[in-house]
Amino acid sequence: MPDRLQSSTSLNGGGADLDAVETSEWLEALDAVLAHDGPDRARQLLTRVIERAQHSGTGLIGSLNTAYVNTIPPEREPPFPGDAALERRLRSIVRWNAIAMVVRANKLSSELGGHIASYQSLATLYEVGYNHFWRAPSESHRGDLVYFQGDSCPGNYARAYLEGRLTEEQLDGFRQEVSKPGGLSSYPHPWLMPDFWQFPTVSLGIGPITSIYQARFMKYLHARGIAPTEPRKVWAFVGDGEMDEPESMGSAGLAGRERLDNLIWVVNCNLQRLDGPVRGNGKIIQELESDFRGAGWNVIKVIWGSRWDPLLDADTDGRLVKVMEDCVDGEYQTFKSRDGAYVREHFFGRDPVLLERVSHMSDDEIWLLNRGGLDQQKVYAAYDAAVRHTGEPTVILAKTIKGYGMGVSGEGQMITHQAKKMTEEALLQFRDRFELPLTDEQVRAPEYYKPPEDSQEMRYLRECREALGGAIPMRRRKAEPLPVPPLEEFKAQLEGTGERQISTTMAFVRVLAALLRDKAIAKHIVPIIPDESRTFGMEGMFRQIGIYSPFGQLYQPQDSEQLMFYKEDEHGQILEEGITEAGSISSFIAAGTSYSAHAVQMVPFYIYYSMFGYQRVGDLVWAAGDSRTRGFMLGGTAGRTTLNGEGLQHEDGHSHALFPVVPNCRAYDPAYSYEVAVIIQDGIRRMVGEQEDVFYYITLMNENYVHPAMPDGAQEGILRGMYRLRHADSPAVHLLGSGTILNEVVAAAELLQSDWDIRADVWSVTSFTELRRDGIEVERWNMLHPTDQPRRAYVGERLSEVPAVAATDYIRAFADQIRQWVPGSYRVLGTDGYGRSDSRRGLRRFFEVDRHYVVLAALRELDPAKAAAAIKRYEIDPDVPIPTRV
Ligand SMILES: Cc1ncc(C[n+]2csc(CCOP(=O)(O)OP(=O)(O)O)c2C)c(N)n1
Ligand SMILES: [Mg+2]
Repeated sequence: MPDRLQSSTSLNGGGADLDAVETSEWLEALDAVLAHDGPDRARQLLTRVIERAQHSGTGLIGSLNTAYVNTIPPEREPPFPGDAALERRLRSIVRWNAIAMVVRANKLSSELGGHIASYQSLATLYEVGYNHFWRAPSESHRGDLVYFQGDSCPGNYARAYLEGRLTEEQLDGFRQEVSKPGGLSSYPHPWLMPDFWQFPTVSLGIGPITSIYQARFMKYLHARGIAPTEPRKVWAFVGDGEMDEPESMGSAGLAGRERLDNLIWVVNCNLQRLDGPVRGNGKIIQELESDFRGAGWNVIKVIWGSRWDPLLDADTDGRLVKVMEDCVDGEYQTFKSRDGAYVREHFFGRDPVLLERVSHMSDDEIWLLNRGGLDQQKVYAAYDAAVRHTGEPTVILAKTIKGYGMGVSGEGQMITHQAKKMTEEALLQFRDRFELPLTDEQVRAPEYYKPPEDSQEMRYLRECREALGGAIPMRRRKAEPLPVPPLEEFKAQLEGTGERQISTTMAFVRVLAALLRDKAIAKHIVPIIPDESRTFGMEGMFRQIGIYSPFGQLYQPQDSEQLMFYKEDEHGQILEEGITEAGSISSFIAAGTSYSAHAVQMVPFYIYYSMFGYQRVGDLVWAAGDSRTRGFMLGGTAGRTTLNGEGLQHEDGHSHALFPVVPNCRAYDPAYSYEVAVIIQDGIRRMVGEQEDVFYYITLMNENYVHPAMPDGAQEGILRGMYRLRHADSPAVHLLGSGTILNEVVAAAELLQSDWDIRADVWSVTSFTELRRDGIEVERWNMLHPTDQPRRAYVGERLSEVPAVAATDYIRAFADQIRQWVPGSYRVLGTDGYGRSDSRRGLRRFFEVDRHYVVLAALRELDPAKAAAAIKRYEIDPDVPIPTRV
């Protein structure tokens, strides 16, 4: 067994005892301190002793692990404040309805799916929270935020049904959102159930990391005086298998470092994931305990239920705890799939003394020895300690049983995760075990069960929630809109740069600076940067608005003499995330959903190295969409040839081919300063003014060039996706360009005129993606209204039937998106292939998107003889291998 999975007792100080008398004297001294001065004093003394020893070179003493028992001993548990029997009855009813919902859906069609086992392991952990801890937003409290485990949502629906929030018809619409109005989404999806679910969690790892940054963002809002977020808590339910996702533990250090004591994680240690045990050969709880403790978390283990208390109390020789530590999770799983006799033989039977100690217990009594995460008393004690804990985030490691109550249909079985059905026998046994007042027929149906509204159970359920402020989960759709800055606010960007050469990144920084000067909106702006501010020329903002740090600045920064020094500040506005794109986008989601979770509209600008965006954290981008995040993602140093020196792993020529898949993302590839300003201004209008649930992806480049003034009337086209930049009378060809390649396209139009006497007009395409969306909508409308006057796509409306050529800094698929709406022939140039380092000129020639290739593409459409002449004239090698092959 690997060392770290072994018990704490065997980790250090092993080997034979050299002097038993001396050992017992030390232990007696410790007992005396414990008896007279208590555990705190004992810890203090031992710490001093260990410090002294380590100073003399003993090496590491002790471990981050404690014994495999509950962190809170029975004598320190607060009494359970609820009606224990009534809560058990209610919990049993919720359990039943969750099962009935999945079983009924799958009777209809096994296509529909759903999960039973996850919720059955979680029911106690949820119900104690619902009845005693989780506050809904009310006059007196702004509400806790709970990240529910995705696969357990049948349990949330079943409870909402008892609370009268969902009807039986809606439960019967589980996973039938298309065919049944009001049908319930398969998992927590704010996009699909915008008044109910707040956080999408089912892509494993997304819930954990976004919950950390949510808690952090709440501290930020509070520190900046924007919204009071104390004493609200963020609760996140995480699967023990889910903990293997890098996103789950990846930001645990941030939570510890920033002392996020508003964060509580409950890891449901049911010991199983989908295929089998999480740590068959070890113990997940012990492994997580040391990981979390090392990351600065308060760890509460809830392993054993109350029925173990007398046995543990009698375990003065530590034999029971030793067996508990020696057994691995694979065995614990097997125990719970068998019966009391098996547990007697294979657990207690490991030590003859223990076997004797339980000889007075029947097999049934042994079977009833319960696990901590399924014992409301133990769970209550852990939650109570967690909400009181200050200075650290808390993780509760709760041991449960996957498929609890499913009996032969899945309890503790390898196959349980995907079980969507239960046999009639198992359902009847479930009814008996949980004492549900259902006839055999009702069980077989299976029928939902709801006690009469005036029953004790229902009154209790309502009273508990009323005391906590109302129902959860509940999602707010809107916040108070903020005043939208008029376009004139960005006048400097609209006017052109004259002789000056700047990049679109610089143009963006100026737009941001203008927003930070706008009193109405400035404090709502949240710049988010993963260690790349200097790359984007944003370091001036460090001093101006400060970098958020809960501790202010405990050191004199090296550059303190300079005007723009590195300033960390308790009230800082910038979220400087360090090198974590996953963390940064989690902050983006927290800030961009603040209108919902905190009733205050924030406007995040998350700027990053474009290559490390979608392709790095695509699933979190998807979650941002599902979460209805509002804000701007800015892919800096974008394009395959604008970032010339960095080569293959840095040059992004495809993020614009990835973003169109996110339905509520508006993606733009602007070339000029005024385009950046128009797009951002309109984005703020839509998201902040109109409260539309869209977010923006805007690429920015670092190539410097002159930016013209905005042509009259260009605004509509910029937003819809294209506008005419250069007019030509009766053009022979349309040239389309986007991003910095637009400059090559403009040069190509000049070459066509000067070298070949051909007139071309030039179109700046700000968004092939928006143009495609428009085309698809129009085409669909025309299909569905065959006898009406057909509508025209924007592309078709703007272009005539002469040939068109498009060039971009992205793969051809990006510009190809609009092919079917281009009225004439259409030729596309793009940068398919791996990036390389060279000069921009060299790269553009290599990828065949430079001005000469644009000219060649146009001539090829117009006159093959001229095209052949152009190949010679521009020294193009027709036999050079295609860049995707070399
Ligand atoms: C990123 C991702 N990978 C895989 C899955 C598929 N999946 C859903 S649940 C599950 C097992 C979850 O086990 P655990 O986290 O222990 O949760 P439990 O159901 O046991 O509480 C898997 C593999 C997913 N939803 N998301
Ligand atoms: Mg699990």
